[in-house]
Amino acid sequence: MLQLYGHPFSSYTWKALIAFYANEIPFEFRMVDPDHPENSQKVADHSPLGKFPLLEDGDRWVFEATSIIDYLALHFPGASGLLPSDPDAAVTTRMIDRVFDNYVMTPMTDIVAEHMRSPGMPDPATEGRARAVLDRSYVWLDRWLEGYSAGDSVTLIECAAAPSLFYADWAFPIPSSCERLRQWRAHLLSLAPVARCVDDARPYRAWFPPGAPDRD
Ligand SMILES: N[C@@H](CCC(=O)N[C@@H](CS)C(=O)NCC(=O)O)C(=O)O
Repeated sequence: MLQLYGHPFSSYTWKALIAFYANEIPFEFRMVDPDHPENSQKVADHSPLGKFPLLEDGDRWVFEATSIIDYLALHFPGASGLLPSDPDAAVTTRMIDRVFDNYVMTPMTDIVAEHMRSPGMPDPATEGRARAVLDRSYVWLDRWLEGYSAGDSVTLIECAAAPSLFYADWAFPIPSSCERLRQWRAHLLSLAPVARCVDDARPYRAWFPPGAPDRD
């Protein structure tokens, strides 16, 4: 049985979980929290910086959410083609995955980290830099969506987009000028594998350092 180490409130854990749920792949969830030090130890031992999600498959360990999804697509294919079978189309899918990790998830995490460092008094310059990246990413993504046929299928793109846009919009709301992106975020949250992650994370919302809005 596959073991997935992570936490239900963790954005990168969602990214992997969405792929599991979309293809109904059986697995055991290993909670990484202070109540389960044995799981934290596995993560410390098998992930370079002790980050999660981490996948255990027998004697094989896979870290990095994108790589976990690659692994699932290869070894546990299901109804949702997580990656296009055409290698050239797969390059584009992986490229957009990088956009969400690097230019949405990272600045969102920077805002969260700043609020953890200085609760209630984040450094405006640090927060401003992260917001500027998000601002630019939102505009780019809104334009990119013009050519993206977003449907109900779940690929690596949806796995990356749903958690990053979910939390980024909490940290720095997507402006009304990016209506296409706002609508796509709402659509992503309505997909069953994503809705399951949103629901499982509800008990932890008070943990969101900048403060979770009363929505979603
Ligand atoms: N590049 C990694 C990032 C993973 C990551 O940042 N995970 C966070 C949780 S969302 C984490 O492990 N935080 C705990 C820590 O850094 O100690 C991936 O794609 O999986």
